[in-house]
This record gives sequence, C-alpha cells and structure tokens, in this order.
Amino acid sequence: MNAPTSPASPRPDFAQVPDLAPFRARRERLLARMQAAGGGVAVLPTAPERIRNRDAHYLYRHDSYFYYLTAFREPEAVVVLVAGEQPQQILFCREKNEEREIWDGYRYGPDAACEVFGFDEAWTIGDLEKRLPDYLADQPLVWASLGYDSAWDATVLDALNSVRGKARSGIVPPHSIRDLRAELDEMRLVKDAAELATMRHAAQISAAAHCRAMRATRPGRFEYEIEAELLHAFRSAGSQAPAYTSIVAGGANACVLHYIDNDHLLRDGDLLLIDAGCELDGYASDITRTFPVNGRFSTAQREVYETVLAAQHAAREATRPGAHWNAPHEAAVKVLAQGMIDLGLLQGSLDGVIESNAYSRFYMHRTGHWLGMDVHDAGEYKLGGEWRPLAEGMVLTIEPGCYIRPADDVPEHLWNIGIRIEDDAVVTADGCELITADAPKTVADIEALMREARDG
Ligand SMILES: [Mn+2]
Repeated sequence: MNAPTSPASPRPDFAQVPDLAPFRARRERLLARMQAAGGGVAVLPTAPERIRNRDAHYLYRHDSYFYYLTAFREPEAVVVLVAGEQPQQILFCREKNEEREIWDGYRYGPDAACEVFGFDEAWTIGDLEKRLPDYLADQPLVWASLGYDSAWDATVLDALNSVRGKARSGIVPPHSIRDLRAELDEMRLVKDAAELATMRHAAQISAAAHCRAMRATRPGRFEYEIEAELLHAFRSAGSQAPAYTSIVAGGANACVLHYIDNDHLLRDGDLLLIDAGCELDGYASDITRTFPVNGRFSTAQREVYETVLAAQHAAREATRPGAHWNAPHEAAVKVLAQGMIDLGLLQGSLDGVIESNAYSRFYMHRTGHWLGMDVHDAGEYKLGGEWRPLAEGMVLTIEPGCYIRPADDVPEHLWNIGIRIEDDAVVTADGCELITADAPKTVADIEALMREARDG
C-alpha cells in the first residue's frame, strides 16, 4: 500500500487496519440484500464525538453498524452504498489537515482512505450535502436509520427534498425510506469467521482479567483496587477499553444489579461479584464471576452458588441450533426455582413458583442477550411473535443469578448473598461453545486459584 503519509504525524501501524476482506464481503452481502428488496442507496454515518465536560471529549467510539461495513474508525465519516447493475461504494471522511493532525494525530483523508479501505470513491465530509442528492437521484429507495440522531435525519431528508426539487428536470426521487438497521441487524446476528476470531480473543483477555482479579482479592482491599486489576489486564493485553462499566460488587452490593460505584471495602466473609469484559477491536466480551473475598465459600454461600452454577449448566445444555431463544432461560429458571424452594426462600411446588413468577423476587433478569460489537448486541429476539430459533454462529451470554436481599421472611444466613455466573457462548453445529471458560467457576477451581495466589 502506498498511502500518502502526512509529515505532520505518522500513519498508524498497519496492524491497526484489520484484514479488510470480511468488511468488503459484508458490503457485498448488504448490497445483494438491498438489491433483492428493490435496490436503492444505503447511507450510514459513524458516531459523533461527544463532549464530557467543557472541552474534554469522551473516548471516541465509532458506530458499530458503520464499523461493521467499513473498518474505518475515524469520526466524521459516512458510507454510501449504491445497489443495482453498477453498484458503488463511497466513503465520506475528514479531509487531510496538517494543522489538526499536529494536535489530534493522523487522519487518512479521502485519497488514502479510498485506497486502503477499498472504496470506489471517497470525498471529504464537507462535500456530503452537495453530493448526496446526486447519489439518490433516480434511485427507488433510500436505506437509512432515522430517529436516532436528529442532525443526521435532517441531512438525509434535506438530500431527499433536494432530489424532489429536481423532478421537473426529469429526475425521479426515491419513493420510500427503508430501515437500514433492520437489514444490518439480521446480518450482525450471525457472526462471520473474522468476528468469531476477534470475539474469542476478547473473551480470553477478559477471562485472564477475571483470574487476575481473583488472585488480587483479599479482605481489606477496596472494590476499585480490584477494578484496577481488571483494567490493567484489559489494556495491557491490547484491548482498547472495557466493553461496559465494570461491576465490582462486594457483599450486599452484589444485590444491586447495575452497581458501578466500586468504592466499598471488601470484607472477610463476603462474596465479590465481578461483571466485566473488555472490548477488543470493536467487539465486546461479557463475563461475571462471583467468589469469596477470603478465598473460601461459606456453607450458605456454596449452597446458593451451586444452585446458580447448576442453572448455568442447564441453560448451556439448552443452547443449540434449532432451540428457541427462550429455551436456555426456561432451563435456568427451572433449576433456580427448585433451588429457591430447597433453600427455604420460596414455598410451594416448582410449577407453582414458576407460574406465579415468585422466583423473580430473587432472579429478576433474563438469562442472556446477544453479544457482538455491542455488549447487548443487535438482533431481534422474536420473529413473527415467536422466540426465534438459535442458529450456528450466533453469540449470546448465559448468565443466571440469584440475589437475596434481607427480609423478615428470608432465612437470615442467606441475607445479602448475590451471585451471577456469566459466560459467552457461540452456537455451534450441534450445541454451543463457551469462549470464556478460562475463567474458573467451580467452587474447587476458584478456591484452588485463590489459595495458590495467597500461599504463593
Ligand atoms: Mn451480560
């Protein structure tokens, strides 16, 4: 590649540009889907930069849909894909600007971006408003995602109106707007080989981070110290950022499902629940482990833990091609509900506590979600009113839990026990593979790892 380089700042390592073949293949597949649905033009922007406070920005994160099709990570970019007899792939991006590059670093500019990322044409983002109507002229459909960003909605509608304004010169404007996200959601649901490779790598980094956190945990440390161990493991392995804010919840904090303060002291005799995963090259991982701060489960903690672990096993067994989306959840609920009866948390029959939803007092979330570029990834869970069947290449989490808040009718020895066990599963030809299995989760494996860390 002979991309022009700026004297102002070096071009990024080639390693930062991934293998582009899968991205091209996705653009081709989208164009084929559009063509089959009537043709037209797809327009898709990346995410805007966001101010955190005053003139400090949040760490920039590209839009997942945009990255999926382009591999391009700079802000201020739009991709235009024209279906039909002569398909066209066009990128709009920031222009070269040596002054800005001194402050903010390298930017490709249209010429280099066009060549490196494999587009037919590329233009500066400032040309978008001027050029977009030309791409829409005489096209039957516009494929766009509206309603998420009013500035983008206005850009698309202004372009459409501009084409409508030329009707008297014989130009035919698009007659309708289709939902681009719906099309991409279906594509994103089944991961290709490149995506699975990245997700496996992300999962391994996160599993290693959970091991590091277990080794570092002991009474007297603070939750944020353990969070720092996770962040160290993520970043030092090349992950760009956590995929979501890490939950490091000791003792009663584990019963707050989205606890992220992470500022409490870890006490002898408490459990520590960690829900944390890294993002690697645009893909999320999502692991939860729960373990004793002092390295040894108490009898009560172990009883609840084994119930959640058995529920996870049942959900995993129910995760295979052809099974419907809700099957793993139903399997987990069955085991958890029976466990709650056996523990004395609930009274009545198994069928009774499931039908009445009584179990949801202690298990109030679902057993999983799609996982991919977004931690709660794109994709419908139902099709035509029915839970959709699982298929090879889909990726989901399996994360049953049990959260016991103090109450008069709850046995006191179980108070403040909060447990979740979460792995990332790839649906395979005949079942599923847990790609986060390197993080220990049996009582014996967790206690062995923590003993080893303590005794050196
Ligand atoms: Mn999750």
